[in-house]
Amino acid sequence: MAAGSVSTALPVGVDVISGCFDEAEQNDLMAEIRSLAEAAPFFTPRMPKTDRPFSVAMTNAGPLGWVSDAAGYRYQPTHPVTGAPWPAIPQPLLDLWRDVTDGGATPEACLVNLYRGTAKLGSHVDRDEETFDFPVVSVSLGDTAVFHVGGRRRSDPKVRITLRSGDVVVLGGESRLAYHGIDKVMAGTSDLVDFGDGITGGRINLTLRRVTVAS
Ligand code: MD3
Ligand code: FE
Repeated sequence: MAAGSVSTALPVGVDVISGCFDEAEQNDLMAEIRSLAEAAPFFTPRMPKTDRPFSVAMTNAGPLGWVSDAAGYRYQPTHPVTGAPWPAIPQPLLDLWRDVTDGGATPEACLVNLYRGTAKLGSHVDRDEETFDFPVVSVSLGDTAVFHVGGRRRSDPKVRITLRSGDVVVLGGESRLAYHGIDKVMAGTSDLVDFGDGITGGRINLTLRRVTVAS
């Protein structure tokens, strides 16, 4: 590579599947998420210690869901507000996980992130799981977003990737513990996201995760 040039190659362990879900499949997933959100309403996570609210709203499906509040980040089997168990992970997402992983274990958590308005997600590492032997599988729906992924240190160089509705990213191996985040969401690029509450547009990201050591 020429001196002074900047790599645009994806870090090892990051696989982007552009257009993995077609328009009809995206509509089906959106319908699944609408019913999921009726059983498990979106909540506003808060930062540990500072108690500051996230700009991203969240809910979960699966035996375990990721939550955050003043007490810390953790996975738990019930919704932090309603106390109900999380709904089941939608079948198309279980099928996706089977198709893109080596098999052997099923995902235990499907975190649903909802970006509306100017919501973004600062650079962080996903390390609340008990095992890092499985990838995180991400599905983007709705408005286009600019995503970044770097390395294991916050100061490592970052690659920026545009994620569009229907794109899937598989983050495993070397990149499972990489810093990453969402810099911005381009409002008005999709009208897929609609919960019938008068606010149209926005972005949803679904992440499928193995949390416990496979038994
Ligand atoms: C890279 N979500 O929920 S998904 C998250 O689009 C999260 O909502 C973002 O980061 C979103 O934790 C990005 C892509 C992603 C997910 C997990 C990763 C990238 C990752 C784990 C390791 C490295
Ligand atoms: Fe993350």
